[in-house]
Amino acid sequence: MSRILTIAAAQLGPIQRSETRASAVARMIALMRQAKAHGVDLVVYPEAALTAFFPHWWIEDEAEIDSYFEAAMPSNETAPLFEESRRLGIGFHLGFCELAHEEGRRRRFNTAILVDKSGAIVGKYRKIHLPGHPEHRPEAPFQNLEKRYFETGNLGWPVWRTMDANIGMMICNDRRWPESYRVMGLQDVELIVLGYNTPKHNPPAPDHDRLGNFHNQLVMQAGAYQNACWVVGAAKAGPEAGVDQIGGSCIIAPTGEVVAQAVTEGDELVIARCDMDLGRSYKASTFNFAKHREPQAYGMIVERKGAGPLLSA
Ligand code: CDT
Repeated sequence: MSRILTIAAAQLGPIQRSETRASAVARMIALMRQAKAHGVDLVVYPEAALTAFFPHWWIEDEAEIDSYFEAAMPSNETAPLFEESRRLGIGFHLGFCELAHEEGRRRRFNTAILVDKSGAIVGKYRKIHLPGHPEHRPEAPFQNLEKRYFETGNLGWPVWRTMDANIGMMICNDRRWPESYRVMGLQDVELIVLGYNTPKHNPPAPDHDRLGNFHNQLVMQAGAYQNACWVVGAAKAGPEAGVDQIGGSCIIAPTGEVVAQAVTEGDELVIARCDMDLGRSYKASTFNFAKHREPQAYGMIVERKGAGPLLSA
C-alpha cells in the first residue's frame, strides 16, 4: 500500500518591516485553511517566516535585533497557528529566528520546526550553512549578514519519524550543499522540507543574477534524485523592503522531477500528492547506499574545509 502525504508549499509574498507578526500569522492561517480544503496533510512555510528578512540590513541596536527573534515557540503571537494546526489536523514546517538561552548565554539561531497534526513540535533544526559575511558593507545595495546575526546550527540534520514518513529539514542556503541532503539520506529520509529567502540580485556576484531560479531548482532536483527523497521548498518571494526575492516554490519527487511549482511571487499554495514510497526503487537499485557507496574514498569531504593540495601531488 502506498503512503500518500498531501503536501503544500505555502509560499509567502513579502513581509514588510512594518508588518506585525499577527498579520504574518493571519496570512499563514489563511493558507492553512485553503490547504485543508485540498486535503493537505503538511504545510511548508518559508525561512524566517514571521518577519521581514532582517539580515539584509546592518543593525547595531541589540534590542532592535532581538525584535526579529522568538524567545518562545509557540508564543502569544504564534499560538494561533498551532491552534489552527490542531483544529484542522494539519502538520506544518515553520522557519523563524530563535533566541535561546543555552550554556549560560543568549544564543541566536536561524531555526525551523516540524509540527505534527496534533499541533505538537516534533523536531527542531538550526541552520548550518550561514551565507554572507559578518562585516558591514555599506556600499552594497543590501547585505546578507547571517554570519553576524546567527550562530552556526548545532543540532546536525536529524530525521524524524512522524506522519508515517521519515522527514528532515534544512534551511535556504543548506539546499546548495550536497552534504546537507546526504546526511539525511543516510538516515533513509523520505521527505526534506525547507524554506528560503533568496534575493534576485547577488551583490558580490551579479553575473549569477540571471541564474537565480535555475540554481534554486537545480540544487533541489539534484538533492531529491541523489537521495531518492521528496524535496519541498517554500519561498518568501517578491519585493521586501527594497530587496526583490525569487519565488519558484516547488515540490520535487524522488525521480528528480518537479511535480508542482508556484507561478506568482505572492502568497500561494503549491500542492502535490506525494507517495512516500516512490523513492524505494531508487534506494534498492542505483542509490542502494549500503551496496554502492565507498566511504573510504570520501575522507577529504570531512577532513578539509576549503580546496587544498592536489591528491596527485
Ligand atoms: N537566506 C539564504 O540563505 N539566502 C541565500 C542567499 C545567497 S545568494 C546565492 C541563499 O542561498 O539563497
